[in-house]
Amino acid sequence: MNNRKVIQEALEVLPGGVNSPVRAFKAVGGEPIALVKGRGCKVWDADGNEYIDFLASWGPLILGHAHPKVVKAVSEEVRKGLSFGLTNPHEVRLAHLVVEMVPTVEKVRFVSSGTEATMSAVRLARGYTGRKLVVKFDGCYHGHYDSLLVSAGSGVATFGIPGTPGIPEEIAKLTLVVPYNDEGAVKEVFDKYGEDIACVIVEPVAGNMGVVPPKKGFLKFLRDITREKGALLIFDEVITGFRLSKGGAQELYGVEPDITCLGKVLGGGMPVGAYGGSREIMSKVAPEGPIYQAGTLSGNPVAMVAGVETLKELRDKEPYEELDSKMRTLEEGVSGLLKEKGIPHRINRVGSMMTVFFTESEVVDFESAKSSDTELFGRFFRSLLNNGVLIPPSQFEAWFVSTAHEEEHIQEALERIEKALGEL
Ligand code: KE4
Repeated sequence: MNNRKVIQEALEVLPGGVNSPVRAFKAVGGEPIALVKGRGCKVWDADGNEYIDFLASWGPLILGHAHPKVVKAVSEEVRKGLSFGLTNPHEVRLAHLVVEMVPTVEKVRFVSSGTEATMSAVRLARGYTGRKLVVKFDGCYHGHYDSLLVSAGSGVATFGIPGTPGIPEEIAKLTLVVPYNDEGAVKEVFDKYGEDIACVIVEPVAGNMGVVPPKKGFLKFLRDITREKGALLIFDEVITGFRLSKGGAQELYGVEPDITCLGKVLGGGMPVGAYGGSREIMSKVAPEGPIYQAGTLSGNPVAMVAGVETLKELRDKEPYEELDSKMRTLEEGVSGLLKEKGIPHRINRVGSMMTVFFTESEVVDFESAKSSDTELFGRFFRSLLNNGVLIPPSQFEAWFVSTAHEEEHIQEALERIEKALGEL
């Protein structure tokens, strides 16, 4: 088996040869690779090439690949069976960890992906408020749920348009899309439609237009206006949850949402998503309340133990200063190398997530992110890949470090990046 053979066979039976579009490398060009092994901060492809990994499977692997405690727990659990379809003690253990680490979550429901988490959270907000409209931000991605796969319409406070074929405009029109960090636009939609808005859903630190932090006071502004107008505030912490601090972005910025969506780190690499909030709000979720949501593999015991070991490690070790300092070393190193080459760039970093944008303008929303030179990014990505450094194959994603990246790995990565830039 080698990369080319795996990809060729994949193209026979998988649309685009992948199970998620970004893996096809269309945004960066060149041949995609297949990964077959990971350990600590490194991964190996089907040709046997080794990479220092800053993709981290799009965020989950905050402890690095195949962490011994996670592997041990999963190996033991899987021998007892893989799934039962009735409640299992491990679901309760993980739920207690979530409730302990994210205090605004008094009750939580596990699902199998971040998409299921945000989809269910929006349904809950609509059911709880009896209202229909959803406000989201241009450039924020919340999974592939119809109501959230909606692009900004023309003009600022207008209804959304389908983000992809297959979404009826009647559905897209129930979503209002406004620019990230734009308080005026949010105020305008609430002035126009306030009584009909069920919720605002936001990535408290955006990761899907590349990393874009909230402007000072922006999250507090969202908290105040939603409370004033009777809409629920949903923080999509699928990336930031347990990543930016034990309690995620809401702890870091001190703003309390009504509903929190979680995923990625929560499952430690296994398929887990979750949504949660106050007892009062979550009491509306079936079977306690009338708002339906379900899932065959929700709370799957093997996935639950991976999450339990991951969150226990984060709760007990709180490695956030270490993660922050490692990412800062990488940020400063990469910026220094790009400056030496005279390549204009901006780096946005929050804790252990960052993005290198090839643009001279400050990146504060999707419009400014799109001013980046994505063709140059593609060449940068491929050159790094050829020199043993794996970053996300898209300009509009986040790089991640893990507790398995030691200082020597960061230095080694910077040496490989320097060599790659020499070939650019
Ligand atoms: P999943 O359904 O992919 O587990 O989660 C959807 C989701 C929800 N919310 C946020 C903030 C997310 O970032 C995501 C998924 N992230 C993308 C890339 N950032 C996953 C990669 C992919 O689609 O293959």
